[in-house]
Amino acid sequence: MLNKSQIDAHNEKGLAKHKKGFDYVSGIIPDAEGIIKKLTDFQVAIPSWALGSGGTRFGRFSGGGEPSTLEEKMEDIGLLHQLNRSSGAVSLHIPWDIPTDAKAIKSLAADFDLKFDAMNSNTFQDQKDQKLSYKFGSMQHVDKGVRQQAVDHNIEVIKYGQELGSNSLTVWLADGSSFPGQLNFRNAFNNTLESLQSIYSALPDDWKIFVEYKAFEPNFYSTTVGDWGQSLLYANKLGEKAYTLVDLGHHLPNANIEQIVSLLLNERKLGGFHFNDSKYGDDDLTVGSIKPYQLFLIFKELVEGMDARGLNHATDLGWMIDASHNIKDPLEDLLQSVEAINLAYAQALLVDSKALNEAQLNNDVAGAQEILQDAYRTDLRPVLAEARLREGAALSPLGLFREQKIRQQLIGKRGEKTVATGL
Ligand SMILES: [Mn+2]
Repeated sequence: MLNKSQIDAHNEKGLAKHKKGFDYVSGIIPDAEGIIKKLTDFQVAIPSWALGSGGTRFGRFSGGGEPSTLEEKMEDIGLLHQLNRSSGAVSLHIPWDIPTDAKAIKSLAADFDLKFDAMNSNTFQDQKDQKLSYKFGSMQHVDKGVRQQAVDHNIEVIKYGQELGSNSLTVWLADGSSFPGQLNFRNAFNNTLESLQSIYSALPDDWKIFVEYKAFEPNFYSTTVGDWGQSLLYANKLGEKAYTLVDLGHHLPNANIEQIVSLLLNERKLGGFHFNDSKYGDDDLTVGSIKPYQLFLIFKELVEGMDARGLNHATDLGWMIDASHNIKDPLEDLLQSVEAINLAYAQALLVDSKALNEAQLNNDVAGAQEILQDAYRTDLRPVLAEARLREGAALSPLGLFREQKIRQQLIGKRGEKTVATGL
């Protein structure tokens, strides 16, 4: 962990330059203070599986100093939160990160000022000592015993979450088929619905369940929760505690994700969000690294849709990064991702929605584009830095991470050859 004087020294060094930038931008935008307030409240959850190096099916290149226990993962997230004061939540995956001593984990979270975001279940791989296999699906399975095993696992995940103070469950299913004729689409859908209903009936009153969809992979012919339409069908049939979860990487190429987001909010059925970026499919790259303009357009719809429904930006939806860090330092990658999310959010807050509405009513197409791009092209990075400065975080989180040689410190403490649990 960093101490306050290290952060202060870093900020002192960059203060003069920061002040120039902030004075300039706060002088040309209408409400810098309003954006700072919203940025301060907005927290992005870090998943417990993102602290180590990810991999592809071709290989995994461990970076060293990876956290090997849940406690060490919490330490890493605590460090991120210290650097940016924007990653104040953790999203746990069961069974990769079972909190065997919930009380101790809770108090550790309190030390780092972290909350527990959505719990994630796993019926996409077989665990040691597991009775039945998920090779041919879990909740869709033709065998009732397999379906029940998947339901029981999810109920167990809810119980872990209750002990920690979480209040939502994310269900992502790998269920589907890889070849035509392998399964009956309607039976697979109905089995999955019945399984989800069993979980839903075990859901505490103040909990939400998020049904995450994905277009393809690991199955390549059909996916049983394959798109937002299928997810919305499940969510509507389940009831008011059920919502669709959008993962940016889970669409077919060129899908208009901003429109999907807008309509789901209109239906009051958008519950959670997984951030990442991609060029082709579920590439799980750093948020904002490939298509930052699309990220801004999505945030513009999120802000407008949440405002139209009277939702609290910070607390009414679950915000999480879901990415895989294959060649970058996972902590550096996460710092970049949080920064990209906050920047897109701030840009969306800057959009002159009144002027845009007028342009739309007048079919002023060029005018509408100008309004959006004016917000997108205003450099709000000094506003983000100012929000961090006021919260006692670093002017440059990545800069301080490197100045303090934190990865080298972690390698010194944990060793070169550590491997975090996960895929
Ligand atoms: Mn996801």
